[in-house]
Amino acid sequence: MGQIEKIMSTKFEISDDFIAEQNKKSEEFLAEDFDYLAKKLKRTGLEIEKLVEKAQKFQVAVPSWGVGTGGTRFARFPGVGEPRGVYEKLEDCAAINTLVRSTGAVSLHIPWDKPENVDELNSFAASRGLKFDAMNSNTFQDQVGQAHSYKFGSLSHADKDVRKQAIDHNIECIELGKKIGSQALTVWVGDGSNFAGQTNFRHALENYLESMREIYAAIPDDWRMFIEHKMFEPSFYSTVISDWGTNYYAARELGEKAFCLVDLGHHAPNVNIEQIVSRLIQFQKLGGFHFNDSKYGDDDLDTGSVKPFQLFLIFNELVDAELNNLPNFNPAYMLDQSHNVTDPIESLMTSAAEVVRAYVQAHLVDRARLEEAQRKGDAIMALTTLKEAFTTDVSSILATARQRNGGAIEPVSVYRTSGYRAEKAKERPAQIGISAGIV
Ligand code: RM4
Ligand code: MN
Ligand code: MN
Repeated sequence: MGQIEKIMSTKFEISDDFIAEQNKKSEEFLAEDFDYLAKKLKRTGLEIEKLVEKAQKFQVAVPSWGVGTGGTRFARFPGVGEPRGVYEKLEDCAAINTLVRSTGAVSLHIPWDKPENVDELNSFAASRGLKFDAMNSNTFQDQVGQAHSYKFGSLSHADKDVRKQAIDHNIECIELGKKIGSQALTVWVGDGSNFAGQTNFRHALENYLESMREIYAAIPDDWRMFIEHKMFEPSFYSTVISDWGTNYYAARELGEKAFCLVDLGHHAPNVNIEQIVSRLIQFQKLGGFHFNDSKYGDDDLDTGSVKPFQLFLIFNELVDAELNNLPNFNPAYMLDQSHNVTDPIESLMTSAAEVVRAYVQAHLVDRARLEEAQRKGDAIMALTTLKEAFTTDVSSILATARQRNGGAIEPVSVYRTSGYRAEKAKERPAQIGISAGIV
């Protein structure tokens, strides 16, 4: 047992027994709701147990940076008991998974989460039942002591030395990822411009691709490379990987291990994201998701909090692909949110549940009837078919799945009763200047 492991093992954790005890409070009502839903679904030929199984198997990764309180361009209002480093972040991720049992993997952001001792990090995560999901590189910020600045770009920078530094950083992320069992690298760059004429669009994309080819060459054969497009921010006039079309082009240019990642907040307003998802599935280049929700831009609000119907429609496409066994369809699911006014643990648990909800609801769609409506041009029946699935309350399926996996029927309420945050406030005295979330 390493030093950190020893210290952390004395820390407060939510135990399985505590959860089981708390579950007793809600078991009776859950059984009532579940039986009713089972009967209702049976009328349309759906077997509830199969849906519970689906929900039990569904996994969505959590971002290490999501367990800290985020901020805006104006301020950050830290919460109490915030994680102060990678181990405390993992501790919070473990608490989340203990309660919901559908978030068994954590995505690290480097250098924010760079460990001093990799073996210690591995054993710490393993002892808490956590695995590592995709590695995230960071060339959108300058790090202390770094030779070149990313102020005017990174992988697409006009200067080769800057590009080289950004390439090396991504390769370093892959090397670390190999040691911790990750199997993917997610690349998002803030590269772009704020003024007309500031960059040469074509050269910037050429430079980006040249850099990405070098990174791609370091991707192991059993890994995938995810490219995240984003239309705006921090560059507001143009970005290099601005949309799914450019992303698709880049992924195709790079090769079969490169895929497109869809972050729900990275599109032009009102864009039809479910259609983008369908296109990427059809072109066999859908790599995965960063789930969050948005009212205006990359708001990073909680998944399903603003447009739950959109989330459902995205899953409608995903489940259609799953049921049809479409080739190269194996999306990686991850949350990517920033929590400014909530307890991040509560937000992440709620969001994870919303993702599973959309997945289960999409399985309720009567696909034969939908197809018939589409054939006949019966738009009302097509929409009604989708709406029937979307308006069915599957909460009792989600709760039963959690309970059968050892988690909480009511995660937020059990979390609050456990006093976890107050315990962490004692264990983790506030530090000036920590940036546990996205600032
Ligand atoms: C970006 C993008 C990336 C995330 C950073 C923190 O907007 O969504 O996925 O790594 O934020
Ligand atoms: Mn993202
Ligand atoms: Mn984002």
